[in-house]
Amino acid sequence: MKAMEVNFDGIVGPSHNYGGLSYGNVASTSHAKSVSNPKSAILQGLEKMKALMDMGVVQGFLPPQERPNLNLLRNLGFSGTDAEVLEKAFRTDPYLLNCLSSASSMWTANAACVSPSADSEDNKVHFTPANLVNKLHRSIEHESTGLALKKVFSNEKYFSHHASLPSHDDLGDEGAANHTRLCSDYAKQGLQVFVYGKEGGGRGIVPKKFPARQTKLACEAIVRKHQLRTEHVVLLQQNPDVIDQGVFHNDVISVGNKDVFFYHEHAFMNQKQAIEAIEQKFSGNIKLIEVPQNAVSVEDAVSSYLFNSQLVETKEGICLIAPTDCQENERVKTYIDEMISQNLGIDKVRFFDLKQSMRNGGGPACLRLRVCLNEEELQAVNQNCILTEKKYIELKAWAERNYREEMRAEDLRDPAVYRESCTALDELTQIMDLGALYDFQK
Ligand code: SUG
Repeated sequence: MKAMEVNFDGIVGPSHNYGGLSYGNVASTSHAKSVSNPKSAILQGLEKMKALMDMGVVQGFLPPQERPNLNLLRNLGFSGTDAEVLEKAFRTDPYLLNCLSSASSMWTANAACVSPSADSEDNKVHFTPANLVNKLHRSIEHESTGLALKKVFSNEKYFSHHASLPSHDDLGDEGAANHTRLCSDYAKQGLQVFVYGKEGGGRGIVPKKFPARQTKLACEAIVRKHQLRTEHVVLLQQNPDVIDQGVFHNDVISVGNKDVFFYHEHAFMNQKQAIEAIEQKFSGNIKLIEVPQNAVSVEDAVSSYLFNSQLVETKEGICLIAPTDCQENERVKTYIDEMISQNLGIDKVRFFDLKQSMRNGGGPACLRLRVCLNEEELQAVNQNCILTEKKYIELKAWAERNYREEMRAEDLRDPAVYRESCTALDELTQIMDLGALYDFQK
């Protein structure tokens, strides 16, 4: 049966703002406290989704989470009416209110790790929501993520949902952002490449400055839970020096799809052996595109997000879905043009303005969770979460109606922001046919 890669983009939540919450993610910290535009953020995301749909890629979408998270604020001891809880949290510690208000669930590459049925012993599609323990604002996502995934992929005949790994730094798991699947045909056994930043348990080599968010212990646990065949799995360590230069997830320094692997010269520890391991275990001919430091430096890779592009299969070949920031960086743009003209495996490039998300360190690849599905499995997905021309028009009108054009950190204390958000999310659950998903709906 035919299979394909479906991209499930995260719908940007109404509270999208710049909290400066992600130490080690230079875009996030350098834009701290600047004014965001939630409406423009969601529209930029929708434009990318629509363009991919028009290119023939099956495009899905996942709902945002309820923010500010009033239940968690109450759990932290703030009491009273909703307005009082928000005000007390803001006056006590704006950082806490910021963490509990972040729209970070939009970066669905971090929502979960997903394995297709072709790779699992039990022939099911496996999902494990990422615990995201490294950052407070992200560590509160996994429960709601699990609920949403179960609503979108509800058929137990095809889909197997696992609990997140225990929330401890030794088992730090950032989901699909540190994972790539290579294959010759989506329907056949693929090679799963897991990348970790440190081993866990205080062992091995670690970065000196910024945190390594993903551990080897976590990768190994996912391999077991998803019943992957170890002969088709490669575990690699990310180069700790690039983590210290702002490569906080592996998808900031490499991306792969089908038989194409696109990565920076300094992406991995012991890079030569790392790439040999991939070549040896991949069945078929792999197209390796290694980008040299003298063409695109790690600094340029981090600022342009070249490797945070998506690689998608279209009728006209493999297309690189890159942020416009790559077009604006002369060295990166020159490299892309040359690379495409050399026919190395990537046939085309399309640029998208995702600046609202980029300012928080979220490029095209961060915004999507890849789920490889065969035709039968795709039919079993909640069809209201798959983009069509009609859904796109509906979502756009919904966003235009409900989203603000400006958001500052201090706006998050305003109960009107929370109320507007609940109205928007309530309407969205109807558009997506998700039933009661949020706490305020229960
Ligand atoms: O976890 N930024 C996210 C960006 C996630 C990018 N995802 C991938 N590379 N797959 C993060 O650091 C910033 C939020 C703020 O500062 O307001 C933030 O969470």
